[in-house]
Amino acid sequence: MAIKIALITGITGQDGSYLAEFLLAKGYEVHGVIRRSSSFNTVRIQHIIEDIHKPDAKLHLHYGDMTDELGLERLLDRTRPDEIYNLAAQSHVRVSFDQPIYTVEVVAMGVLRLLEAFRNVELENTARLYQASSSEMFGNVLATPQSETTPFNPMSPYACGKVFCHHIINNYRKAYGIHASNGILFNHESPRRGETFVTRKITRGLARILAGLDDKLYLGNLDASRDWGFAGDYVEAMWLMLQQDEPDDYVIATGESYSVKDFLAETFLAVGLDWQDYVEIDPRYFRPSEVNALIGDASKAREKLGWTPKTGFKDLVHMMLKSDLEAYGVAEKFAT
Ligand code: NDP
Ligand code: GDR
Repeated sequence: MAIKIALITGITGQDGSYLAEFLLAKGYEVHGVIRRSSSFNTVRIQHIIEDIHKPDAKLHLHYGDMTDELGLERLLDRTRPDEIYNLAAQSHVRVSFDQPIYTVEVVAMGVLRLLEAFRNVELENTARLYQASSSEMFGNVLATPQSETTPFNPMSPYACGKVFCHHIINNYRKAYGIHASNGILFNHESPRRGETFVTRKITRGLARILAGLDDKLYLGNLDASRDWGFAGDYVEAMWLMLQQDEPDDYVIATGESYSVKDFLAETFLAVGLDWQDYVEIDPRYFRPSEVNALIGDASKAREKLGWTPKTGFKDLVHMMLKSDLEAYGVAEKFAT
């Protein structure tokens, strides 16, 4: 049987790293798009990077950028992938208010560039595309829980960009018959989560306090609530979407929602501390317009893909905290 070829944009990010591991374990040849940077940006995939001089190397990295259409086209032409996973994004919602034009350029126009490159090298009959859509598109929600039919009400430049992506994927599916699917993923976290997203900021912040490096943890809106799952579980859903005969849109979520305060309480409880003694509010972390509460209904994914999340909230918190405690040399502080 021919070896399947996958191309991942955003392979150096949280999801890209888990997806690359997942596809390599399934026997895929994996091509990843990385950005040139002045220092190493491959820390999350370092453990799977192979010597490219080995004839049987299965992971190949290529320089590329979502702002560089010709580069994307050349990459698609050279690699001729069976499956393309578009995970690249300026993915930080708060930062998208500081850099709205850049964010939309990468997030929204990036997808359109990829779709046009896809058509230009005539992959319509051979390749399938996964687009990383987001629960942020629901914004200040008009219905609860949110499913594939809930209207979008985006509250940030990032979310507006993702709404464009969602619609243009649907448009190219209808107009050109491209097998392109939108995974509307709710927040998913892991020990590899970027350090400035709130969950990782909390687990890492507590580890730094216990290691004597910081006294306080400064956060923004503690009343926001999110449907938090484990990234390792969610990459399987991405793959399952591309194994279906027909492309479609799917919500991927746990169906449970917790506030930032709940996340703080669970994290600090695990080391026998009260978060209220350590956390202070810094208004710089507030957003000009906030998404207050999200909770997903993933019943379509359960029925059609056979996908369910495996990791619960408490296990996720403990997994992330243990990893950060180990990194800061204070693993013995974990109390439960
Ligand atoms: P990360 O921020 O961890 O990773 C983003 C990736 O995109 C990195 O590899 C980054 O490269 C790359 N990237 C950024 N800008 C560009 C660019 N201009 N050209 C090429 N690559 C670029 O995000 P996640 O892994 O958490 O998320 C993956 C995708 O899923 C994103 O599209 C995100 O918006 C979306 N999403 C995420 C959710 C979550 O909860 N994690 C939920 C719903 C959707 P570098 O490492 O060099 O910065
Ligand atoms: P989100 O994740 O915006 O949901 O986007 P983030 O962890 O940044 O914020 C979640 C909630 O926590 C509140 N919050 C803080 N957030 C950050 N980053 N830093 C703080 O100090 C802080 N204090 C409180 C926020 O206001 C917010 O309500 C993530 C990203 O991965 C997106 O790319 C993805 O599309 C969505 O999840 C689904």
